[in-house]
Amino acid sequence: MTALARHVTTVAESTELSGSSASFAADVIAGLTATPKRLSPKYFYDRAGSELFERITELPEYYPTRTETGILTERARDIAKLIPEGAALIEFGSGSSTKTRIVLHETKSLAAYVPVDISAEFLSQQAGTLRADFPKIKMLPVAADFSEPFELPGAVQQLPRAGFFPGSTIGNFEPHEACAFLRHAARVLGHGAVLIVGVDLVKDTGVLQRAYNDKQGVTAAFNLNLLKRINSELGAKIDLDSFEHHAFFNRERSRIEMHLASLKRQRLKLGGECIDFRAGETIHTENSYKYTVESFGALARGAGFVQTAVWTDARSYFSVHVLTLREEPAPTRPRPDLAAVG
Ligand code: SAH
Ligand code: AVI
Repeated sequence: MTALARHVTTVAESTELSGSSASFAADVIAGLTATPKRLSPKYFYDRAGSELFERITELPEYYPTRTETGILTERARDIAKLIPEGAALIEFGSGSSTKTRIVLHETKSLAAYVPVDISAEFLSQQAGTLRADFPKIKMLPVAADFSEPFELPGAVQQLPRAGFFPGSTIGNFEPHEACAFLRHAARVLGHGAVLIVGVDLVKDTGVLQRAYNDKQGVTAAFNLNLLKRINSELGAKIDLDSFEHHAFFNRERSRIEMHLASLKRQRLKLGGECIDFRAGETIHTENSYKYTVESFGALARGAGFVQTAVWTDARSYFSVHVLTLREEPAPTRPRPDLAAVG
């Protein structure tokens, strides 16, 4: 998930990410003229993309949502105890906030919930439903790219904060980007804050590959929606039938890769650029890294966090990590015998 957009937008209540179509156009052209061709998975999520993702979560093959929901339901009380009284819960990539509801029901004294998501229209709609269902909690949605600096609403600046990052969305970053994201989240949450992160685990290749190649073709439609979006927002005329969804587990990199493969040699015209495809050439649209409990722990430690608890399901398919920020080591006094001379 390379952060290519350079603009910073914080929108507490509106449904627009200003400047987003200009950066979408620039990122699409940069990605399709690069070798190999690539697009950031953050662009999957327009309204239609968010709705397709919701359908993915219900597929029999897509185990992550069901498994993580099971873990969160079992651990809801433990999670509630980790969140300080009167705190704001900040969620990165909130989607439908379905899993968050488990936490909101259990956390009686929460002052505010801040869902942060790039899918502005879907976010605004979900916030409306949450307001009706949890009238005592301030709902303060922020439409923003969470991989870029963004501002929290003024109402939560003085509150203690806790972070929630479920769904294994962290797996859509390159590991070094995931580490940078965790450091960024630490700054957003503030000193001593807890961050709860859902992480998908390495498992049987067949189980992994079926989860991204469902029989109903919903994941294929989710992937192809990216081209639909390029057509409708950037005025391209891509023939969707000339591309095919490909997803496979790259064992060496421990990641599912999703691609859109061109079924023929073809030329696309976009923003004055001609983009040529060989037959079989692909656009790399997503990585979904699969970790072990230990490898994710090492990544979190590298970002300055301590893994204070890890919960998994009986099959060890998915993990939920409780991370807290490690105290900064006290600055060491220079030893006179090692003082530089001259
Ligand atoms: N947390 C939910 C949804 C996960 S799907 C769950 O666990 O089911 C990933 C979510 O992250 C989507 O809602 C998508 O719109 C959002 N998202 C992806 N990339 C993003 C980015 N760069 N900035 C903000 N939100 C992003
Ligand atoms: C949001 N993210 C964690 C999902 C995943 O599994 O990597 C997105 C997704 N892509 C295909 N199916 C689901």
